[in-house]
Amino acid sequence: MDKIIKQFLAEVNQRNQNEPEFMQAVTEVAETVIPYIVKKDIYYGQNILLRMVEPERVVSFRVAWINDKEEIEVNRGYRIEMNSAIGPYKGGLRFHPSVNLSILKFLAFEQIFKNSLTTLPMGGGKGGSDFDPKGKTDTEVMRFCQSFMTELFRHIGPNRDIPAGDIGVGSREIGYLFGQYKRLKNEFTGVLTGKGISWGGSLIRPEATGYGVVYFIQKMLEHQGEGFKGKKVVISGSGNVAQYAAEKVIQLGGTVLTLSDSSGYIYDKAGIDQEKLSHIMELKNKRRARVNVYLKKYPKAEFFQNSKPWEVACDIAIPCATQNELEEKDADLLIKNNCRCVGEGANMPSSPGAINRFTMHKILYAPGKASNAGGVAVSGLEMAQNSLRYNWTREEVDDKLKSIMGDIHQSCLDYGKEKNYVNYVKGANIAGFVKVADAMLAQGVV
Ligand code: NDP
Ligand code: 2IT
Repeated sequence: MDKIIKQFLAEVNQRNQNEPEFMQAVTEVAETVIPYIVKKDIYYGQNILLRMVEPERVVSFRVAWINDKEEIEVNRGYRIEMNSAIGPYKGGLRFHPSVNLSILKFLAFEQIFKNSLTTLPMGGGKGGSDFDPKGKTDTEVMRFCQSFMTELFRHIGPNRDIPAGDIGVGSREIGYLFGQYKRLKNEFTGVLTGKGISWGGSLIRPEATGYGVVYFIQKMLEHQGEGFKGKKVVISGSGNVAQYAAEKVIQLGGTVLTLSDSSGYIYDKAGIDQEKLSHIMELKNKRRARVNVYLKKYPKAEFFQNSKPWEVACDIAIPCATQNELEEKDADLLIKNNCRCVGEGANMPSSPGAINRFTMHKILYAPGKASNAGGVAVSGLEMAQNSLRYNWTREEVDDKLKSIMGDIHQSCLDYGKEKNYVNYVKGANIAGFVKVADAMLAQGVV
């Protein structure tokens, strides 16, 4: 078996050199899915995984725009259309200086499995730019978004490819992108998700990823006869996913001890309650400040510069910032401090070494493609509402989100249950794979 996996990875690596994040995502899937394929006559010999790792289409384009000093800036834009076997391409846009082909391909690849797990008809895609929104004025961000969409619009559409937000792309950016698409196409359609409520957005979409990850963790805990009440929770990030993960943990009776950004983390021993969290939301979403500004209002909290929150003792860890933010040494610290559960809000935040540690120590560990699927799931619900030209209530969307997260948890159990342990990585990868593979087989070699 090891030989088959090695051969497969060598072939993929040959064609995708210098793409470490993409190879990391492919390796994790290959190690869990190939042993399953080999046992199933319908999949074996069909080169399905080899087809899945090859994007259906990759678009890369120049984004030239003019900053407030009237200087010309040039960025690179991308859209990876990875797989459309079960629905139109669907996935977010990331604006961050680190964005490159490898990172977007890993995200687009993960998105295939995640979208399949949601049970909704969405294929996998991802895009973005190496543009850095930090320190830019609103008008600069608007001009960049308009230039970006002036190329992207010809590749997307409500039945073709439906982008949304990710790191650096929130409601402000989605607004500017939507405005430019509408102007260019002279059409009001659901071509993006994460839209504002008054112009086709869905209630609960801003909350969905964060709430969803906590609903998923709740399911994992319930499966062990436990719950959130009284649990100490460490969260990284302080953006969209982290904020609403924190809100839901607080609502369920857990204590949120930390939040972070790329400058370091804040540790509030007394717990970050709803009032303190509202202050963080104001700081981050309106004032776009660094997380340590929190200490001005809450001086009893501490700030640890250039450090990660995994050194704080906790029962549950929820990484919600970025890929590979939780490494093997961090996993060792968490385990040493008796952390029992890790649920990923971010995409691929745990390094392969960290995941090994979690599995070895039988930590309840949920990979992002299962536990953060709530965001894209509610994007799918936004698309459904746009097609119906109708809006569901908060309660309706939240109930659907809860039930989707419960179904994903069940799929992970169906395919990932081992003796005395649930291997959520294996469960999520195989469950996500089966639906897409069946659709690809039915549609022939295309
Ligand atoms: P935001 O831009 O709202 O927030 C990102 C947060 O992560 C910020 O606190 C940011 O800090 C921090 N961060 C980003 N990059 C780095 C880095 N290289 N090092 C340290 N900290 C970093 O993004 P989201 O909350 O939307 O996304 C967070 C994660 O969740 C990402 O992995 C994303 O792919 C994933 N995700 C998002 C979904 C969504 O619907 N938005 C859905 C599913 C997954 P700083 O401001 O200092 O950069
Ligand atoms: O990683 C993700 O799932 C997202 N950024 C959300 C994608 C979406 O289309 O809502």
